Amino acid sequence: MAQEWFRTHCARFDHGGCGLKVSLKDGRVDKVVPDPDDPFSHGWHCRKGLSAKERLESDLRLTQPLRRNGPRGSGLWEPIGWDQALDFLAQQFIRAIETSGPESVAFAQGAPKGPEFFLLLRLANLLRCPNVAGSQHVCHMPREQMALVTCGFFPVADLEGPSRCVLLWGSNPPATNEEGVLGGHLHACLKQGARLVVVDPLRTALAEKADVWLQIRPGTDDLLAMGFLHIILEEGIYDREFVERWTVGFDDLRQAVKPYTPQRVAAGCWVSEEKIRAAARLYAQSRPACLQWGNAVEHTPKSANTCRALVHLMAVTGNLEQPGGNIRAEMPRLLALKDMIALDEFPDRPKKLLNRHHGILPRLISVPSWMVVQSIVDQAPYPIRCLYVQGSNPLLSYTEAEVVKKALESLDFLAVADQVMTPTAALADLVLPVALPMEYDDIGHYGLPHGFITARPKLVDPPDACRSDLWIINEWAKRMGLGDRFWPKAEDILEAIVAPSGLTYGEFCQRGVLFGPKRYRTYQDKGFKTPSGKVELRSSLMEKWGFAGLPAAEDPEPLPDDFPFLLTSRKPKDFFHSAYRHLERLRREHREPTVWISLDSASRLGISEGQEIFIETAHGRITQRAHLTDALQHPVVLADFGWWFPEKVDDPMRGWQVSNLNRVTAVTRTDPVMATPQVRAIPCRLIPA
Ligand SMILES: Nc1nc2c(c(=O)[nH]1)N[C@H]1C(S)=C(S)[C@@H](COP(=O)(O)OP(=O)(O)OC[C@H]3O[C@@H](n4cnc5c(=O)[nH]c(N)nc54)[C@H](O)[C@@H]3O)O[C@H]1N2
Ligand SMILES: Nc1nc2c(c(=O)[nH]1)N[C@H]1C(S)=C(S)[C@@H](COP(=O)(O)OP(=O)(O)OC[C@H]3O[C@@H](n4cnc5c(=O)[nH]c(N)nc54)[C@H](O)[C@@H]3O)O[C@H]1N2
Ligand SMILES: [Mo]
Repeated sequence: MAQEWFRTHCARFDHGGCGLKVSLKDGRVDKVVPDPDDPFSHGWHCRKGLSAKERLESDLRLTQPLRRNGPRGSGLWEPIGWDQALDFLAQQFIRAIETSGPESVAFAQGAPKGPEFFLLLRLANLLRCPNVAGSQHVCHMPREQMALVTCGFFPVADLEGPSRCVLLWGSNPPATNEEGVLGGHLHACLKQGARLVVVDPLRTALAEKADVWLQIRPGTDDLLAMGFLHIILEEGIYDREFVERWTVGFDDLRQAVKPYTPQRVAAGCWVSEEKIRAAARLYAQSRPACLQWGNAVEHTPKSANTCRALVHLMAVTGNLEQPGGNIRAEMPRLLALKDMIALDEFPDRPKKLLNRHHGILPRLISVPSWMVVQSIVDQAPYPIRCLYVQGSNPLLSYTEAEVVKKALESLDFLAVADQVMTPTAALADLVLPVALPMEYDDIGHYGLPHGFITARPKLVDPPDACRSDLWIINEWAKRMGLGDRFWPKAEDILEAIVAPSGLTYGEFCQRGVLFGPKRYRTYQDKGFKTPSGKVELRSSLMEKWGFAGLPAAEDPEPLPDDFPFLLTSRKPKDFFHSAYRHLERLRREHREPTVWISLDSASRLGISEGQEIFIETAHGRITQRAHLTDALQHPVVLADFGWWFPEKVDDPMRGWQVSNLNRVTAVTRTDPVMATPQVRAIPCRLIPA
């Protein structure tokens, strides 16, 4: 008999969501292969997605709820049943809310992975708990919020335009499939002839192919973006018609970018004037051109200015909402996000938030994670005593890990839902084992501005007592007295999400992907969704909130004598942040935490390939293994993010501190608008171990 294949989408391995075909044998996943007929990914895939079977069957998976049965972090646990676990969870939260108010409990979600993020927000809002810690201040919100204030939508690169030029800025889609832009889409765009400009301190595979590669000094993207604007305005290579008809504040912008001469920018960014001019011209003069920006532009305390200047680039070159430029990705008709998260039912949320006095942050659905950590430690502006962590590993992913540890250890109650015993879970009072993709019905990309959703139907049963996050929150909510505001079964949540499309969940799965309508130049009818109806190069909203109406940039400080190297990072190609080091198929491609060091830097320090290196910043020291490369320039070093050692089962904390990049980051200075700490471009020194 021919083997039967089921279609699904890769999930929770990165932001992509490539189409996969799965065969089953005896109720278990047998084979996982890319789906060449998928209307979104067209067969594009990576190793991670093909490791789905190993992820399901890993010996290190959690399979039972566990209750702490010894000192915090001792690794002593008592397995318990779900009834007991959910009762315990509900009791702890009810007690805290009753005795110390709803502000005394908080929730945390890492990178959004599925609809459970929004279900968690619903629970929080219905309980009137304002604080859900998130990574949005370092992930997407600087880009999204600065775009919203400037042009009223989140501009997505329209690679299928077709585009005649791609400006790839601090983004590496072939490795990260960042936010619905698959590496495969970018390759296709380049294949049809688009020119390429890359802004990256690392010579990536795409930088190698680029027409112009700007090997930027890490952390100076604000300066370079202002330099691009300076050149484009000075040389008059902007879109006059668009600027005149559809923007406000152009003359102010002209003044604002004047000081950023190519000479000044070249000196600050370590790139030659000629190259900057060539890149700015290529982008401005190839129409349409799209700007694909990445996470790197929102990892400094200058994230808001950097992102705003980049939106201005899209605007003045006339590329906003143009085919092949940066467009508004409309979602298909689905349950409105504000209804899913019950936002209107907590109208005084902005007044209760930890960051309630901050101009823009109360607009976000989550609170910058470091603010939650700080309030736990300081017990101010009010004490937070209980925390529920879902799909996040704060000990590895939050800045200033030592302080995070102190905060987690000081809580009255910590619950963590995860697939494996992470260092964060090791500190918990209660650990909940989650079901994984293919073990429950799920939807990809709901709630994100990507213009589509993907089907991820259940194909096999989860092992033992694993349950989906959707199920866990739905059942927990019932025990919090919110049964009538949640759903009889977790599956009903998915029906509710897709219902406005006119499809059942089953019918949606038959289609596989649901795209929103693709529309261009909608502003011609409705204007831009800003107070003036135009692109606000000078932002009235920013001014209303007490910030500058125009972006500005800083010249970088010289590196201090005692920290003469500059540390940056990127996302791990074969892992998802701190996850999946336990999958051998992925681990064998990237065995150990590795710091990339230029040949020049290495020879100055006498470092050889494979040597253990201490990386020290003003905040701490970690160890990673040296890899020598000519893809970086001295004194830039690129370290690995997210490393702990799931295989070290004899250590209850799984070696969380040894190579953890966030032990050398800190929350000293943060962006005044977006609260972003210095995550990249940190002065450091290297010491052969
Ligand atoms: N130094 C530094 N810090 C950073 C970054 C950086 O580049 N450098 N990047 C930042 C960014 S952009 C982000 S988004 C954050 C990410 O921060 P986090 O989301 O906290 O990081 P992850 O490692 O993805 O943690 C996810 C955890 O979720 C678990 N998990 C996976 N799938 C599921 C699921 O379906 N349910 C549940 N309950 N658990 C699941 C994984 O096993 C893993 O332990 O980190 C930020 N921190
Ligand atoms: N494989 C994999 N994919 C992922 C993730 C993952 O952990 N693993 N995480 C997901 C998440 S939550 C996010 S937010 C996205 C992020 O994905 P991307 O937006 O692609 O971001 P990064 O990989 O962090 O960095 C992209 C590039 O920025 C460069 N870079 C480093 N410092 C600087 C700098 O100062 N300036 C500039 N211009 N460039 C710099 C790096 O060399 C790298 O090539 O990826 C998502 N996809
Ligand atoms: Mo992210």
